[in-house]
Amino acid sequence: MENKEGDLVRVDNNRFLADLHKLRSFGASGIGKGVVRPAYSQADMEAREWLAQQMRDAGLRVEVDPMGNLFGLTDGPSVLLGSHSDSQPEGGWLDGALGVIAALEVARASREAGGPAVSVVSFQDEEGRFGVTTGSAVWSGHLTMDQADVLCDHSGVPLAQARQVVPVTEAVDPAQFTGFIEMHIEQGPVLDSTGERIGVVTDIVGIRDMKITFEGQQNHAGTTPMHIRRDAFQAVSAFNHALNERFANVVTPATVWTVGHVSLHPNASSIVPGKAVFSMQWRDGDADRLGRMEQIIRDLAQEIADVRGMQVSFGTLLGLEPVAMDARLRTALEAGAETVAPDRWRQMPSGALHDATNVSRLMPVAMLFVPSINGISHAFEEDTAEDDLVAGLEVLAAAIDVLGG
Ligand code: HGY
Ligand code: MN
Ligand code: MN
Repeated sequence: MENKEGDLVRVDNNRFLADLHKLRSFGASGIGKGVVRPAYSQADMEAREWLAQQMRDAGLRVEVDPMGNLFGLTDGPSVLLGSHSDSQPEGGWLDGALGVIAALEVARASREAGGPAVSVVSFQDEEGRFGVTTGSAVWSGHLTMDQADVLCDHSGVPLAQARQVVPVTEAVDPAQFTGFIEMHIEQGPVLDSTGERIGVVTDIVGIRDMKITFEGQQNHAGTTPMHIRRDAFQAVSAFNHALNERFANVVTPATVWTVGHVSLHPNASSIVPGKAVFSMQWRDGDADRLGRMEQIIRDLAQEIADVRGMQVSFGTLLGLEPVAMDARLRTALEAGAETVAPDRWRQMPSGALHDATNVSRLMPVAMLFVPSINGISHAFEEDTAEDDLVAGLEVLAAAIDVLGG
């Protein structure tokens, strides 16, 4: 439906950039424009309080659900725009924040122009302090609140405890939304290396994530002969080395896997570690491949434990399936991209996970990307040229004009 009710949505680029910098001030840290704003931290909760006030000032009704997902709502049916405002333990200023502030600006500008009805969301714990895109996973029904509540962060704090700080108002009914569009930085090298300015996402890859624990025997690092040790770190090291070989006939160049967190007990120089807990995460666009990789991981970890006289155990397998973006919303973004950046945009898959995956269970979803300088993200160095940030905002606004309310 064309927007025939009002003027075109004219976004205010300066207001948008000022808000983006203001959001960064909550948890600003590290070199460059780094941010430390993990889910439910003081910086995260203060940022959400500030965001809620911006939503109210824009004439939106604020609701916060029990997970802490923050919504700025219009009355009646609307398009939902947004992303997340929590960060990785060491993150950049744009991952998630860009999509939330762009949503705020488009919603505000559309109200000023008498344009389409736009609501805004900042999902909670997208970065997976507790799970994988936890806030939208619960809102979409992919996880129940009870299932999510027992998930623990790497320090052993359960979600049920961490979310006590949420100023809950009430649950938000997804039926009021006609679709969801998430703007995001690419977080990879494609657009930066081609010199293109916009990516319109075709699909988002799937992910699997679980903790694995090896338990051996804690002992003295000076007196315990190598051949009788049951060293949990040696097991992790052997597992990681062998895994790359076992995967060789299964993976493609687009498949990725990561051991990103290792916790040794008791983590001391003169003690053979008796226990190692580590994160194992793997991603691919093909759900069958993800399943075959899981079997290899489980079999290999068991073999390593058996050979060394150790125990292995597997935590809850978390995951999201690969999803395709909605054709109608994509077409609107492509029309916007062609207007704002003629011949300098492309269709592309997303190798990062996004809240849009969960939201696709509820309504049509689409995403657009802007370039990441040097392809860096989940690091303090993450950045994007200002004119690319603005180009993305303009594409989003143009798509809303095309789609109507
Ligand atoms: O890890 C991801 O892909 C997302 O940034 N949480
Ligand atoms: Mn993100
Ligand atoms: Mn991220």
